[in-house]
Amino acid sequence: MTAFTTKELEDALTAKLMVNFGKTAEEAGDAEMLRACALVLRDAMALRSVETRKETRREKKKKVHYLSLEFLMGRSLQKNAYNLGVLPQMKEALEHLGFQAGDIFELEPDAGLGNGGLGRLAACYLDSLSTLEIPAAGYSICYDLGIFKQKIVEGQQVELPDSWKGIGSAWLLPKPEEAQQIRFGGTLREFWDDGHLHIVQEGGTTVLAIPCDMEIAGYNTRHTNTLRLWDAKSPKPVDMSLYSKGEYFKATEDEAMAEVIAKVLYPEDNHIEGKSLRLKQQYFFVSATVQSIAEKHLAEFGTLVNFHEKNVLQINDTHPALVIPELMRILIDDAGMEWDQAWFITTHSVAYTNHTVLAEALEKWPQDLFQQILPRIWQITVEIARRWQETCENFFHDMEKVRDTAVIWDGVVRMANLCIAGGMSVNGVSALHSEILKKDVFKNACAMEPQKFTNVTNGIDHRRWLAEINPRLHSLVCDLTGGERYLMEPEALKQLDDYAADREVLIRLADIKRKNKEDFAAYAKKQQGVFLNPDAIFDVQVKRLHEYKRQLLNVLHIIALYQRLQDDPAAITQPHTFLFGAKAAPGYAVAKRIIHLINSLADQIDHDPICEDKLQVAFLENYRVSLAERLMPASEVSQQISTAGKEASGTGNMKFMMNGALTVGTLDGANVEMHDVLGDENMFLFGLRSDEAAAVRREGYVSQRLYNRDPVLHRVLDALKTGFRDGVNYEDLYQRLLFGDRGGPADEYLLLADFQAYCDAEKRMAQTYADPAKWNEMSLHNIARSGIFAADRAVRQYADNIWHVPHR
Ligand code: 26W
Repeated sequence: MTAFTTKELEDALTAKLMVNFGKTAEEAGDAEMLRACALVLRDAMALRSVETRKETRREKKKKVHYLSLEFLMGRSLQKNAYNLGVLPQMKEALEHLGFQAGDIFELEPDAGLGNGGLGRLAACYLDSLSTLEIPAAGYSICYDLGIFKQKIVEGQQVELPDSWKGIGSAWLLPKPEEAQQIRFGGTLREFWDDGHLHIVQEGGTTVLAIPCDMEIAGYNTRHTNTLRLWDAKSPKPVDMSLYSKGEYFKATEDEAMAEVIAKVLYPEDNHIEGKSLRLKQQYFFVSATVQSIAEKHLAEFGTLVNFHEKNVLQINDTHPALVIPELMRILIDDAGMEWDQAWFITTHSVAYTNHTVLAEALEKWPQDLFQQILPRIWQITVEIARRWQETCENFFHDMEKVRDTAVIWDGVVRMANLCIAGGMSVNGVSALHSEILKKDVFKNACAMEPQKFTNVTNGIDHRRWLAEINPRLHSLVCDLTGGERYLMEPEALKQLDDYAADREVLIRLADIKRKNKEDFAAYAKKQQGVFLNPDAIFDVQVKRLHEYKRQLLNVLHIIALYQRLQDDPAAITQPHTFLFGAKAAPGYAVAKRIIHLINSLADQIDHDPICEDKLQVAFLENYRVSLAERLMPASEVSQQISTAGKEASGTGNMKFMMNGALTVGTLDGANVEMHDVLGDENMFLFGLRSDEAAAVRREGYVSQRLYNRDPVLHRVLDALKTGFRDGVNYEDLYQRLLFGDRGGPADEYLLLADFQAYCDAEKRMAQTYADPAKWNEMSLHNIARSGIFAADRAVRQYADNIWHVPHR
């Protein structure tokens, strides 16, 4: 199975350096060597990918197409070497050639083509799709700039552009001969020809979509899939007549217009901004994708009539929802089908995953914008909406429900309803979330077609998030569960439960955590100059900054602890370090204020001698995949404290659990299923349940009452008003919690309602930590029972229940 011996790798790397840079290994620097490594592995994967496609064609297999505006891939070198089974050889070859493997890996930029959970999920699923030998491809945009780099300057977030492509592009294989043309704007001309109405789009602009392929090797297989990233280019060459007249900017105008489409990833997470560029991005990548799939299908089968039997398009949230009208367009305008046949094929090809219930994240496009940018797609969408509404009217005979399920209403196109109408399946991403979709968010649509609605609980790539990033724990697992078996059968982790009373195993586990903490502390010192005390509890909350995720609740508790310490310097016996990592969307002012607050508090505590060796807060700059990879193995407490009912699933929670951290959390998202397997005794649950949270809101929640009733809470909130030693005050956040602002409700996410329960949970946690035997036993149970959260399990469920494709 090994792709290379050490010697073969050395030769291949030397040859690559020579051909690409005209340098020998002695002359080359780290960056050139990194590129050479990527190119050598890319060649090997490209070969396997060709074989995989050949076999798929030969056996006429059904293919899965995973469309997502985000793939948060992170780094690839170590991962690809690992999956190709050449990681030890690669390290050896590098050392032989005079390089430090660790330095080379560390030099690789993250491919940050995503915001958070939804994008990372897509990346984890690509790994499982290949490993499970499912013929599949991912599709997205080849953004020039991924998610911004975060710097903290005077406590505040500053965004810097992330140009990852310098070295990162070594993984990409451009295929200009497979370019597609994408049409925007213009007008429609209709005419009859041999008994058919033809519609052509005239005028407007055309943008070229150029595929740049990134190969995705599976583990323990030669099966290799492709992530196809579309780059945007103008089809028109630079206008030389303008150029020679000295009008340089005008001459390159078309080019600039086209290229802006693939320029930058939208950094909003769970909040939409109805910007025309975003709609163009969506149609650009959807149209290129559907055209290329249809083209290949036609070449293979000579017809599109059986398209749905050989293809399934899984769409990651509503962002690629335009596949529905776009596939209709191709079937009707290009293949000449009648509406009903086209609709049958479309509604048997597309499946939709929902990832959020937040109202502000549900995509809605103004009709005018839609119509102007996509005239033909608009026409088709109107017809889909008309027919769907007729079906709804006949089913409900109730105007309120017809309004609720409509695709177009009040001049607005609602993408979720389009996906429900045009998809064969709608799934949520945890048991609780899928129930909320059925009973609440999509209840009317669900009454009409209950068979469409289902659940697939999220999963993570356990080979990356355990084996690769936590080698010490990996060896322990191997020793106790029969070697590397768990890599292909994550459920084998369960065997660890048998060692819960084994003192030696528990000590080894504690030792691993300790070493990982020391490693992380050394890294933090080097990168950010912060000193982390490895004797302290590492209590971690890392995720996008959003009010519903309640980083602010975490902060309120820390302030309470700090104030207790003021009164009684002996109040804390166990040193406690709180770690935060979070990017805020650049336009999300409140989220940015919370980042500032965390840094103000960190600074205050840092300068107060009372806190020394007792209490610490650190904000980790620029949280991203590669930082998570270092942090997860070193974490002891995982903060998963969203307002119940709001976090669709969470996947960070799973990464922590798999690395032996204990969860302090609410019964939200996949925490519920973690609790199902762990029980009360192996996690620290607290707070309102999702139905209770809904009831509290219904019955008229008044946060001020809690403030007036609870002296601890009162004092904590007053500290926000005063601020800390840096002189910044947080009266705005105080106002928001107690009175609301800009017409919004006070304390929308019920922080005050859960405050006391949260403090109690943290107290239980700290008490348990004081009993290492108990703690390590719980930690072991967490690892043992994390197998169900492997992406392999999730992808098999998609394959069996939604895609109907075979797998390993
Ligand atoms: C249009 C702006 C926008 C961008 C991204 C709206 C919504 C999104 C995503 C749906 C937000 C997201 O990443 N959701 C997360 O998806 C994860 C994977 O399913 C879940 O684990 C998280 O709970 C959910 O917040």
